[in-house]
Amino acid sequence: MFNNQLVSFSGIQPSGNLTIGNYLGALKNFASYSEKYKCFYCVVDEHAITVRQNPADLRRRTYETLALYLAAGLDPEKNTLYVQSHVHEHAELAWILNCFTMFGELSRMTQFKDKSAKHADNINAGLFTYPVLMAADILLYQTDVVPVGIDQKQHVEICRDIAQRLNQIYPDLFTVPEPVIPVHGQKIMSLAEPTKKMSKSDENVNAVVYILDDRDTIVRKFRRAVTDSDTVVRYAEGKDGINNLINIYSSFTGKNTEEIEREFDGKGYGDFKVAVGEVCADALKPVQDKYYEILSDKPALEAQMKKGAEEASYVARRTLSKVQKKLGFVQVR
Ligand code: AQP
Repeated sequence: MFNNQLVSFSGIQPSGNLTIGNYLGALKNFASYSEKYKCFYCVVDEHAITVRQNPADLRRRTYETLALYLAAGLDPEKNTLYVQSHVHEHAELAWILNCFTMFGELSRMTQFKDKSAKHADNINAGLFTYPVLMAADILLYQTDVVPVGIDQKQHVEICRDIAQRLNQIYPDLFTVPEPVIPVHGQKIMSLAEPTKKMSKSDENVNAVVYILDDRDTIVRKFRRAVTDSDTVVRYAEGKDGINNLINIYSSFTGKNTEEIEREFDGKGYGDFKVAVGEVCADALKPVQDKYYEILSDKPALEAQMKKGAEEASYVARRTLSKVQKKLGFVQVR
């Protein structure tokens, strides 16, 4: 709660070009919260450096991610939009929470296991304590709901455990947040390996549809999507590729599986793949148009970053100061 209003918080890492997984699992849903909630949406650049980043790319993608937030319909008058590293309280609270988080529980995080396997030459402490920084992001704003894709559910759960642990020692310190996972689009899979999540850092660009891909590229990528030897469009166990395409079509059109199966009754995979590509391209076109317009005005984006950081800092400072006081840190003014 903030000023008697429920709070929504979420973030996206500027660790690559954003995908339709990021869009359908998270970004597309953010705007719907602003009527009912006080919303904080952050570009989490500090999370991104848990994997090596090229500084110029990180800088550019930070602007681009913020521009995509705006292009996806987030009104900066109704939502606090900012960059994580501009609000130093995130890192400060993370340190405190580190001291209340157990090695064993962090060792169980699947993202840590996946990313350590993928980056075996750089299994750094930040990668291990990533969920603690994410807990700090969320708890700083006394967040009630966290809209995320299902891959982040485990991280919201550890955040709840940390909040409850601290609340037991220091009553009423934090609001305990709930993850909100979309029914459709909660886990968009790779087009090349449909048992694997679609990820912005995937090296195979044909496995991933980026929000900013042009129409021809989108249709081509869907046309080449890995499916199976069947020809009937139907959702069934083991048909990971086609299930993923049905899920994507459903997320963009709002149609359920039965409606989709009926719509493509008697048509083959080829027609269906093109149709998925076209609804995806149609849905992304207005976002892309707005994005290029927003990105062309860098000073306006920087002014937005500054305004967002000021708004976020005001709330973050209050929570951090409350935590420091309860823990016994001396506060002099
Ligand atoms: N494939 C996906 N399907 C549905 N939701 C997804 N999200 C990510 N991929 C999918 C959701 O997007 C939000 C932002 O994710 P993130 O940038 O914080 O990190 P991530 O989950 O690690 O995303 P990526 O694309 O896989 O990034 P990299 O490749 O850098 O690790 C989250 O809400 C996430 O659930």
